[in-house]
Amino acid sequence: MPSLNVMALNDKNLKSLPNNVIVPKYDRKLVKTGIVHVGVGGFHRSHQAFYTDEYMGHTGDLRWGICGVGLREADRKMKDILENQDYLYTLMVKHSDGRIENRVIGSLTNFLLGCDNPQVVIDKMAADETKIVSLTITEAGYNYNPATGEFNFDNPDVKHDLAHPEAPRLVFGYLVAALKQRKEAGKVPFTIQSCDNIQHNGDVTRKILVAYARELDADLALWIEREVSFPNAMVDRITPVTTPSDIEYLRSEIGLEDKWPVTCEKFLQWVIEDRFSQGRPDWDKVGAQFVPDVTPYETMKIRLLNAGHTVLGMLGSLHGYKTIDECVRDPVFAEFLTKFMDEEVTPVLPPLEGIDLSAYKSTLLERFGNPNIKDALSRICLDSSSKVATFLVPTVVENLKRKGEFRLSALTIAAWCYYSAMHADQAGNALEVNDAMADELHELARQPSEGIPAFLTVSSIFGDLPKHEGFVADYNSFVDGLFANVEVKSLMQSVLQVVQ
Ligand code: CS2
Repeated sequence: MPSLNVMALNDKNLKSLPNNVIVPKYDRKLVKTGIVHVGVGGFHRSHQAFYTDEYMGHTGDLRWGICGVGLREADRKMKDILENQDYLYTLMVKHSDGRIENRVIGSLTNFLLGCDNPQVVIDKMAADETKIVSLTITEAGYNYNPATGEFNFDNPDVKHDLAHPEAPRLVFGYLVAALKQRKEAGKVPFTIQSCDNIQHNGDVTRKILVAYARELDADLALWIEREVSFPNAMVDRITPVTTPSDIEYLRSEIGLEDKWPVTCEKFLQWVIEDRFSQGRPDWDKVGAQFVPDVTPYETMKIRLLNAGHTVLGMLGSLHGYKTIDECVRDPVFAEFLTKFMDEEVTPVLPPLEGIDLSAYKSTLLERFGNPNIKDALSRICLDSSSKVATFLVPTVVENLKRKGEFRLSALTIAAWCYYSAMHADQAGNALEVNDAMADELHELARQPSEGIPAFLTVSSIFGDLPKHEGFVADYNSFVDGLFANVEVKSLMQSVLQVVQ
């Protein structure tokens, strides 16, 4: 068999790529940069950058190219790879029937690295042509206490940034410096658009940014509060971590050399509040929805999909599973997830007019079961201290208020305690731990679980949960069971028997 001619991904080669690779339908040389995006990971590249690529191809409106921004040294690899590929990358959409659709995305126009030169990034955000600064900085990146909503001023990087506003390390310093430039030049501000899984992500961003700015300049803080738009949004597309075999597949099966493609599911959703002070792409022309109030959509998504992931992530990890699809193929896990959604989450969701919740939940089971997605539990369990606080605890709190069911969540949190204490599954195999609070949680999780369990006293995560005797009693008995090596799956089965 003749060997496949392998082509490097770059502008020059775009026209000669194999026919089965979809390429941008617009002239990239004509694209202007209207968006600066901080946090160019897999999710941004499978979601906002995809929508924008589709939008530019569909409408020919080329004002909305995206300048990617990374702030830390850890982002250099992405910058170098994208730079080498003229900011092109392949999106590998993995259908559940095994089909893979390969599409080159052209909406990124540049990539700047803040740690190399903060002023260049600040100037780019402050530039007239920048209409939107969008963020995918992960839930943990917001540096706030999810239980109180307060910004964490104790973070050493925040202290650094307040002392050196011209050379910040964190995104808040960049945004405030750029907004200050705009204000001083008598210009209107850009819109700040959060794309993270946080309830009311725009409102949260406004609150913490204003609190931060107030420490530097009270007038500026007031101006930000009054003038800057922070639309809330719900974002959704499952985007697993790219593996070496994805890169190899493109090379050997397609003949395309891409050093960092992105894989994702077919499904995608973006529901956005239409509050953009300086215009925006009509992303609704390519499937996004603009609505006056995003609350019901975001609550539904975060508490069902993201929390569902956390439930499977914790319990599945202890059991020794590695991926989400492996979990949902196990009938006990599938039933546990379904009961969690039906008995704990659904009763405390706000009214969801016009949304078929049962259909949404069955779609979730299908999406989780996509055998080609192989979404690693290690990805799901990363940064759990932020995720549990944002995805799961609000549901428990509501149920405690209304005397609702909470035992499935309690077992999930008990599994997280075991995970944090042992950094291993129940068979003793090491588990990856990647969390800013890992050391603290490790210490607390190892303390005996009599009375008020130490693990639950982390108030930024659990708020008042330790005050609820019923919750604590169930939680303690699950923790005892797990540490006595009762298999997590049999604890799940016993919960399923009592929860009707
Ligand atoms: C996941 C999300 O990080 C997580 O724990 O639940 O990344 C999830 O895959 C996305 O929000 C899907 O839209």
